[in-house]
Amino acid sequence: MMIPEAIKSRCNELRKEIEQHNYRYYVLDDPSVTDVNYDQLMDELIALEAQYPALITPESPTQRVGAKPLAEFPEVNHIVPMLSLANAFDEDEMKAFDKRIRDKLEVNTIEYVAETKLDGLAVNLLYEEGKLTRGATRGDGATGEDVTLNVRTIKSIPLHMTGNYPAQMEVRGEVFISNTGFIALNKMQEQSGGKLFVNPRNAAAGSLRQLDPKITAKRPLQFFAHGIGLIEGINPPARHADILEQLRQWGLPVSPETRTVNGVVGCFVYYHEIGKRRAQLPYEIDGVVFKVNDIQQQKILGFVSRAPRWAIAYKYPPAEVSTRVLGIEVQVGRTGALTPVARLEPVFVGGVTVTNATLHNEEEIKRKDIRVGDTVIIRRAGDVIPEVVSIIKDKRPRNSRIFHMPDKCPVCSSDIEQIEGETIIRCSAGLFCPAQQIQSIIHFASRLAMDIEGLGDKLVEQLVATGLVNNVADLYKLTQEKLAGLERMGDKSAANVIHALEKSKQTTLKRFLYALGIREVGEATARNLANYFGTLEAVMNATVDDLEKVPDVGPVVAQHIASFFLETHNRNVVKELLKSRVQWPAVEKSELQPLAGKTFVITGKLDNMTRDETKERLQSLGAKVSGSVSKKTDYVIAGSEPGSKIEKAAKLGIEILDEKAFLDLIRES
Ligand code: 9MJ
Repeated sequence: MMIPEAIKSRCNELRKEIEQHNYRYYVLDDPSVTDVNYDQLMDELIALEAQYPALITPESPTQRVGAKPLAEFPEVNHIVPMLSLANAFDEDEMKAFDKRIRDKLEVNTIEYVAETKLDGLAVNLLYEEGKLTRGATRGDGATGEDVTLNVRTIKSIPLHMTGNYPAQMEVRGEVFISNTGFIALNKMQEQSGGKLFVNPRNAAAGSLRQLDPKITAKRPLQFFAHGIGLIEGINPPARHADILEQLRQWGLPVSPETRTVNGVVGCFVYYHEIGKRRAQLPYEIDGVVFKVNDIQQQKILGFVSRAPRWAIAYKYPPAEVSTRVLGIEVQVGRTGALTPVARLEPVFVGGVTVTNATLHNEEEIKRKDIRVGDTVIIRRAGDVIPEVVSIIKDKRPRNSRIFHMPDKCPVCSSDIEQIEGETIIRCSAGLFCPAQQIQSIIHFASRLAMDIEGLGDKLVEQLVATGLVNNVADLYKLTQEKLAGLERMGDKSAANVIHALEKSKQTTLKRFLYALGIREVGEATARNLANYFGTLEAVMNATVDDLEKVPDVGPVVAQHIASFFLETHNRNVVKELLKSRVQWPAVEKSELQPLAGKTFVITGKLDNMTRDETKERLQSLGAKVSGSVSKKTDYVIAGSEPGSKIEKAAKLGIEILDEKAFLDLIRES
């Protein structure tokens, strides 16, 4: 169908106008039209696009929501890894941070950019030719989850940058929910019978990780940009403050609390100024962030592991309140670790009601002299389990009781063991201990493992208590009849659980490995194992030496993995799971570390990554990184001002990659 020019240009006009209003409303907080006017413009655009569907582009403001729900979030590799921040908790730590920098740079004073530290979720937005093409969570810094469809529903995130934008760039920032947005959301949840969120951070995380973008679109998510990753096709400004200003010019929201300050004294002034206003800010912050303003200086300072040496988060003290210890119980975890937990008189702190606090171990209880009946100060920082900071001795009752760890497992009465040099004590019964059985099954069913929906903690406890399930393989032998015979279990719920179990059988190797609950094998290690070995048989038959070749696997973890698969019980459980048709697609070639067996040498400076990041990235793809060029070298990556290595490489006929060729190679990999 021929589309009249006048219609095309009206469409463009409407889009520009609507995006401009979005910007004024969501970014500048300064609307220039009424809601009615805005709705009229939107309605007109929707009508035109309905009449001429060929006019629809992904960047049209009508297309923020639209896609169908996903089955799961695909993984994405960030082009430039995302950083984390080191923390400072007092003035001395801040002074030490500033001194390290001044010493290294041999200057008297440093100019910092001061930012508030939002307590939300770090995300990475990829813009290509100005268009928002991908949004991802931070994940482990190298790999995150692809939440593009959800990010697109956040109105303050432009679908298209304005002005003179670069060919390609990654924008880093924080997705969060304001305090008023949080209250409104919980009200909405209450009315619709949905689950209430404990705090704005959880609400933001839950909303961004919705598989159905239509739900995300209804959540009051906001975004502030605070940095960049990859940037191509334009020379970025030489100072961080100017990068933030440039991001504003491109239409991205940046916190209005950002300032430039001088020296550590300037940092302290900002910290106290924001501290005073913290309760009045419209969103929760857990600290402030200081970044060296001069990008050249940032490059000289570099990184330690994944945290830059040129930035720090200066945290505010977490919320503290007093309450009473009603009792001390001992919990047995998945790996048998015994942890004392204080049962507390319920108290409201940091936005949630707290009823227990971890006491870590007996030594800690002795050190703090915590007794049953004591009045204690507890602290809740972020999402972590609350802790007892100290006791108020004056309030100790006469009948207070000293606590001792039991010398038998409180659940199965088996002997306790303690590894030399470790404070942790464990139940020695392994999976014969019902507590460990229950925890290992809960872990197996959890979202990042087999993701068996509806198989909650209570049901697992019931299944183990009734003897229907002894190990994870028994789960797949459950039938609807057996389940429906349980107390408080209807036919419909039983059918749902059976359906969820069936569904969970289609999994991935990395989820399966993670689900087994091998000690010290978290999600990242499970992924590395899957990608390195490719098949379950290969992992099961690997020697400790083989296992140590996997990125991130040290001798201790390698030993845990090898021991796990040597145990007959574990081998049988795996066999039975496979017999129940738990299965996964072959690990894809692209995931199988594509650079395994290749050796790289890095020389000179890269614009987009530091040497440490480059090395880490290569290793994550399976490559080895060596310090010197030899016949064994496969590639030399040459940045600006390369050393003599490049001549040696040329002499040996080794392939030399410039930065662009290198980035292309890792992207293809
Ligand atoms: C937050 N959370 O507000 C950074 N952040 O910079 C700010 N986080 C950050 N900066 C480098 N303002 C890594 C993380």
